[in-house]
Amino acid sequence: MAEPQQRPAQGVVRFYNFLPEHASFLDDVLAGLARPQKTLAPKYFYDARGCELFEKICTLPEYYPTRTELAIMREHGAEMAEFLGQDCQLIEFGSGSSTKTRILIEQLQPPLYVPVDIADDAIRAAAASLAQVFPWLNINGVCADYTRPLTLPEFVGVPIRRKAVYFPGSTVGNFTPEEAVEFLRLARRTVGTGGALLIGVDLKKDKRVLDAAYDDAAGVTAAFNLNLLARINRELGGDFQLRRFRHKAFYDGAKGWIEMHLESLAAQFVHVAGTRFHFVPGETIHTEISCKYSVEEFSAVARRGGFAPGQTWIDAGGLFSVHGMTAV
Ligand code: AVJ
Repeated sequence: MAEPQQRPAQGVVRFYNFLPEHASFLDDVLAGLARPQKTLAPKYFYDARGCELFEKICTLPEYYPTRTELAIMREHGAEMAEFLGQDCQLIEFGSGSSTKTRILIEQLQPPLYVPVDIADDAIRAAAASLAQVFPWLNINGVCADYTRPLTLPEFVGVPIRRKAVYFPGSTVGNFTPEEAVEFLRLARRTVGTGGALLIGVDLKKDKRVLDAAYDDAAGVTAAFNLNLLARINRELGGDFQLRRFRHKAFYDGAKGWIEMHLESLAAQFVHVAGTRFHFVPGETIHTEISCKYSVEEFSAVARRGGFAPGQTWIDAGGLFSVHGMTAV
């Protein structure tokens, strides 16, 4: 536990929207569907319905990552706060509902919390409820796409000794290892030399466990994946017939990642904003990868990204890891 610190009775909550005015969703969908392997980026899963479905995924019996990481946070949160140190500004990428962050904020008592997420409703809701639980907490909520270079707003008037990026949930798994290196270099620029990274990383394990986690019996992950097509219909005037596509997810041991696809069940045409796309039966839209690492593999990625591995916390079952690292 960090030393008791003097915090104002009432924190300041600000909100910034750095998303480009121009809707890149349409451009990205048209470009992605025009590729030989049709592709849609996973960041587009998270409209209001997608966020709701993802929260439901997190409670599924087959989806072990969320509850396992939460348990690691509960058990080792104090050591993590110790690792990050006093007066540490906490920047969270992909903050969503900020559930795990509560545990960390309680232990760390940061002078400033900066949640960054592409879903502005999620940021606003999380900031509001955190302000209730931690009235002393200063919050700079930022709606932005953190996969692109980003300058965060400063907050004047509080002592900040160090910046830390918190990236829980194994969201780093959405990048290939090469992309993860690039992402970590961006995070490194955000925290500066001597800054910190606290990152949740899902570990390699039995293929059957992984396959089940991404293709649950209740069909929630399927609904989450298919919602991307429903979103295109809603927002871009698409005419996807959801019953003509099926959710497909599997662990590729050679690549070390889960692949999620939407498979066309028939020969068909689909229109998006006046552009026509053809599907042959069995053709897929690639929607997500979820990379799995060994501790050694992830440490190597982190080193290439400019971070020195510090401490690693793992559950007793060896399912999930949280790494504390320092920017060199
Ligand atoms: C939010 C990217 C960590 O890869 O496990 C869950 C998303 N996709 N089930 C993951 C997801 C299907 C999740 N991340």
